[in-house]
Amino acid sequence: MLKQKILDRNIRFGVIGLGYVGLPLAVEFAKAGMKVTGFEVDPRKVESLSMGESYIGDVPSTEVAPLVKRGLFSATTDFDELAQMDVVSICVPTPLSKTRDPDMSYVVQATEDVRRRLRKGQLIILESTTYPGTTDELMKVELEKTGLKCGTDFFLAFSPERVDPSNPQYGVKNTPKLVGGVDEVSGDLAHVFYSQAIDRVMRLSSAAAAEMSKLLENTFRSVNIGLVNEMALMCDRLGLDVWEVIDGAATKPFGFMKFVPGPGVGGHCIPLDPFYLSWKLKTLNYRARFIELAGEINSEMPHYVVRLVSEALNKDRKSVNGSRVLILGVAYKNDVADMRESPALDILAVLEKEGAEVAYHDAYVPEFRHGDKAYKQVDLTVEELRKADCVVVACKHKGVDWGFVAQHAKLIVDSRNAYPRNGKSPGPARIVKL
Ligand code: SAJ
Repeated sequence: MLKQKILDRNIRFGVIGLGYVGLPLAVEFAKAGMKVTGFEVDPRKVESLSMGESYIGDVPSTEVAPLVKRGLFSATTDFDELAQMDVVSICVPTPLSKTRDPDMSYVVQATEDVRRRLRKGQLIILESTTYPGTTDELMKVELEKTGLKCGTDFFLAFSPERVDPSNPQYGVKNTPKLVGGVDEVSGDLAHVFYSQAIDRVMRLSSAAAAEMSKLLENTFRSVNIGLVNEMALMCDRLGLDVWEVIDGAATKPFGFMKFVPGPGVGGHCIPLDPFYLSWKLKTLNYRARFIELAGEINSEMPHYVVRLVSEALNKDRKSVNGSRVLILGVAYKNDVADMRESPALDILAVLEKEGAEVAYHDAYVPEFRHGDKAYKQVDLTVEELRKADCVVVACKHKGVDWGFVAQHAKLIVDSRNAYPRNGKSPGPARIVKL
């Protein structure tokens, strides 16, 4: 029944959470001709989408507007409409709490929202990155409290999101999708469903296997970033250029994958997701040492950058205290506007704590709030560069004229390889590289 409706694309698809994961997913399935309803708690997002306006960089409004006009995509804050949906994907945040434990509150709330409208024949899919066992232990148990049986009355699966913000090459349609069902029938249905709009769908044997695959993907990144960050710390002590060392290793055409050191690890995934895995294993009396060590090294990097600033100012017989530092790029990585867990925020906080006067320039982030303080970017002018005792490159955003910066700055601490290695500066500025 549901399978045929999916094959006929005669289904109502609901997406809970219209953020950088949910909106691209919703739009892709609407483009495939399905009637998609986005469920959002934020009325402003619903209002903007209803007017055909997107607030996610990777989803142009020119894509959203025609789908809204054709009635293929709509957004609502009325969660009762979930009862009309045949398939529902949950794309809500899975952050860490203050004590760095999983904060499952969004998943619990979404599961409750679904439970209250659950009916026979619905397929529910969790996309949020989470610890292995969430779909089976948390969601299935909750949803079966309705008296409906998973695998016969309703269906339940996990399919990890793999959105790489601002990636020009890979989007929802052409990024292979993993699916794993809580039972065989659920897995079959999720596999058929995603295959309607995604080029390649791989079926795993269970929801937990799919949850674990996703965590391997992100732990792999966190550990390898931690490794090259430690290489940077070791090269510093050996008087070697870590960028040259990595470029050298990267000439190996097999058995090596290039990662680069940086000011730290930001974003909503890499700094957080691996700790969902280590938390789960702790409940099973196992210590995930790689995850913890990578986390330690990666969170050390902002402090290391501040140490480079302090040592470089010291060479000019200046102290951090009382110096003016201009940070270029406060987003969490190059060419995104997202600030979440941005290491630049840690750099800024430590510099201010040590008495520096800190300004920033980031065309992607014209202003932001951090704690109870509001920050507004300064223009990247000759005057601003000259006023700064030190410029810190925390993002190598496209569109910044690095020659211009080196022409007018006195001192640059480059944590993003914006300048050629061996510190040859294209201008009078002295350059210190990570
Ligand atoms: N970073 C480094 N060195 C590197 C790579 C990254 O310092 O060699 C830093 C970045 O500057 C950033 C952080 O690590 O602060 C995370 O970068 P990222 O590109 O891994 O992370 P996200 O969160 O933008 O997206 C990642 C996806 N990225 C890629 O695959 C390139 C992917 O791992 C997931 O699809 C996504 O997280 C997710 O949602 O899990």
